[in-house]
Amino acid sequence: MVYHRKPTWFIPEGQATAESAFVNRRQLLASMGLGGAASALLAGRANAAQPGDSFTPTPERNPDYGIGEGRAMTDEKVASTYNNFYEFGSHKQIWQKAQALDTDGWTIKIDGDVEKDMVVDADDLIAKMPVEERVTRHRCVEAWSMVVPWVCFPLAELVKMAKPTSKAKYVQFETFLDPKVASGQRQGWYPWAYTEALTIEEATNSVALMVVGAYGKVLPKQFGAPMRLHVPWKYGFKSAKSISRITFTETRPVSFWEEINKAEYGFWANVNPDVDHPRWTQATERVIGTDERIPTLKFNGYGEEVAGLYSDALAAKEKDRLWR
Ligand SMILES: Nc1nc2c(c(=O)[nH]1)N[C@H]1C(S)=C(S)[C@@H](COP(=O)(O)O)O[C@H]1N2
Ligand SMILES: [Mo]
Repeated sequence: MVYHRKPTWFIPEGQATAESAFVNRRQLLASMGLGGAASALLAGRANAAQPGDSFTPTPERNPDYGIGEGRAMTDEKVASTYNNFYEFGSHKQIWQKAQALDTDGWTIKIDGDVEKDMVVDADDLIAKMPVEERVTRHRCVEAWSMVVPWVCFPLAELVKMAKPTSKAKYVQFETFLDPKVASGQRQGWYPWAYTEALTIEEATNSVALMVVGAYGKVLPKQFGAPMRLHVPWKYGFKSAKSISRITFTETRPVSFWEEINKAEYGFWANVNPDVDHPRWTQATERVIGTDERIPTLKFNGYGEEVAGLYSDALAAKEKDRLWR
């Protein structure tokens, strides 16, 4: 996603949130005199699996979700060295920089319209979830695509665990905020932290996933460790990485990219070959790691499962053919 102009909401560096306004776990522990290894031991995590380790127990591949004719798995090396993760830079070669992210003892806050706010430990959460492997198609709004075997669980299971109240209509996902580690977050003209949101119906559709691994491994950091979304029928920017907070809301949240440029990266963002991006065609996509350009499929090929979420009434109300 190339973004050249300073947006109208540009906030001068000095007025951006002071770094002291948010708590950094690692700094806290350091101030208590505990380094990384010591704090891991204290927290009983000496054997905690690290990003890139083999995922155990070996997740079983779910045979109910295919990838369609003529698609092949993207080479692991290709997929894990070509990433969008603006926290670490606005280009694709961020995989080494992303290794600075500390995922030990990661927690996720769940709040908003839920029965009870909670803070869950990522490892504990993953241990409770029905983890499986699913091979899916990923289509970026920039018109490149890949096929990845994700280690994941249905997002619906997490929504169930969170116990949203009847008021909740949307669920927002927020990425960590730590400009000390993530150089991209020192660029004050972006509305950090990265957020994305789905309707509750979208979040509980069987195709929506929470990803905790890839290629049989505990999720490598550049893919958004320890936990990231994957919404296969929507453009890739909806799939927020390294999630630290999940908030249920009554009104529709404004997402990171939507705030930057609503006309190009709107809320719905369903993959649609018939509606071009203002600056390029969405009819075809480049398959990374190959010389191929292939036709893009409506809902990225997941229409059978998700088209019912988008009624004519909703389309008329949104007036935007549900792509943005
Ligand atoms: N926090 C965060 N999440 C993010 C992004 C990002 O910059 N920051 N980029 C998005 C975009 S545009 C895409 S295409 C996918 C890329 O995921 P991948 O690097 O695992 O292929 O992550 C999405 N999630
Ligand atoms: Mo993307």
